[in-house]
Amino acid sequence: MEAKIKHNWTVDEILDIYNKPLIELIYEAATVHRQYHNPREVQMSTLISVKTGGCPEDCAYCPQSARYQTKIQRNDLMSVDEVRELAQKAKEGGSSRVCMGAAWRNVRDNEEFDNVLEMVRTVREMDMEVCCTLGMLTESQAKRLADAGLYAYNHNVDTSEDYYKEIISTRGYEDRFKTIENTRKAGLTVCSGGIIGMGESVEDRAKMLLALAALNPHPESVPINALVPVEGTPLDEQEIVPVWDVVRMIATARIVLPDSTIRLSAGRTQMSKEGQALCFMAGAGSIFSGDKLLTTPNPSENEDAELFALLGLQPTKPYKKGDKPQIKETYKEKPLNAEKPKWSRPGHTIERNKEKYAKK
Ligand code: SAM
Ligand code: DTB
Ligand code: SF4
Repeated sequence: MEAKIKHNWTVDEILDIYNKPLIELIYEAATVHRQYHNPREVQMSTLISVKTGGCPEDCAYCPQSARYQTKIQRNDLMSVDEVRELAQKAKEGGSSRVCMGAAWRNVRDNEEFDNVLEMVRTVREMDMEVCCTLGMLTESQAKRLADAGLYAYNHNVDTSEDYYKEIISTRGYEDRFKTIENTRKAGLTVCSGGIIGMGESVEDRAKMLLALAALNPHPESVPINALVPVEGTPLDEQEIVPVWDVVRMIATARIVLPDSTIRLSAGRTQMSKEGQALCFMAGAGSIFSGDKLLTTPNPSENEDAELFALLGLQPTKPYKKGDKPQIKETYKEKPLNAEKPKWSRPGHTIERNKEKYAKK
């Protein structure tokens, strides 16, 4: 029977899937995967951190927050030439998508954004899919990105609404959805998922999938990140999440969101080849490629090439699932009366962080 696209899952239904005997769960997910996707293809996407560190937000997992003392190298915005060079290397290594990340709370209509738009155009002209993850975004900013040739926008909901409050106090859960809505209005594809291993419950994981499944259409791409605990962040003492949980989460996402590409994202250096193979079996159809994510390590291109050969996988070609966006010169026009977004700032105290930093 064909798996249905459904937007009204209940938490209990999702928990029932997540808690199935593992072998059954993987088999069911693999079956759904074959109904909507080619199981031999895995998309490779390369991350480029175009602006690194110094972020004003307090996301407890993130080494780029200016509030925590981490050992990352901060960097101002890269030049378009640097991006072109890195994108060329990514293309030669088999990547069909480049995702440019900036450690910003939200996009501003300034010169830096103009430069990012040029980066988007440059990579699009290299015939790769272009994704950006720049924080919160207004509709007019999303439209300019689309006109410059952007294909996808990444904006993660990260966890359940309840647990979000334990992780971030500087922005609200609802603003994540507002940005996703703005992305959709501009005709961009949506990449949205989250992180496991932050101390959340299985119910939080199910609620996160429920929130993603309520979006209509479902996000085209759903990254499942395993927390990479980074020294200096509030979550630096978290245990590495068991690979079995990653497999369960990917399989459950696969069944709940049958036509989305599930992305096995951060945390692969913490996993064996066998563990990753189970994730592909359970329906992961995409990875981040290249020896660095944004600031933390990732398996090398050689290791991934070996893994692909071993498992009989091949990289997906660009624009397999959608049309190549047309570049419209209007992206150069700054909006005259741009909407002034009212992003929220809850500002509550996160007890875990208070206790942790009080000890020092
Ligand atoms: N500043 C933008 C934002 O937060 O929307 C974009 C960049 S942000 C680093 C992109 C995503 O990376 C986050 O939403 C989070 O899901 C993921 N991420 C960040 N640090 C991580 C970590 N230590 N382990 C796993 N995933 C992480
Ligand atoms: C996503 O969900 N994971 C990627 C991408 N989208 C931007 C980022 C992972 C970052 C891991 C921590 C780091 O390297 O800084
Ligand atoms: Fe900033 Fe994004 Fe990191 Fe949060 S996840 S601190 S918004 S870079």
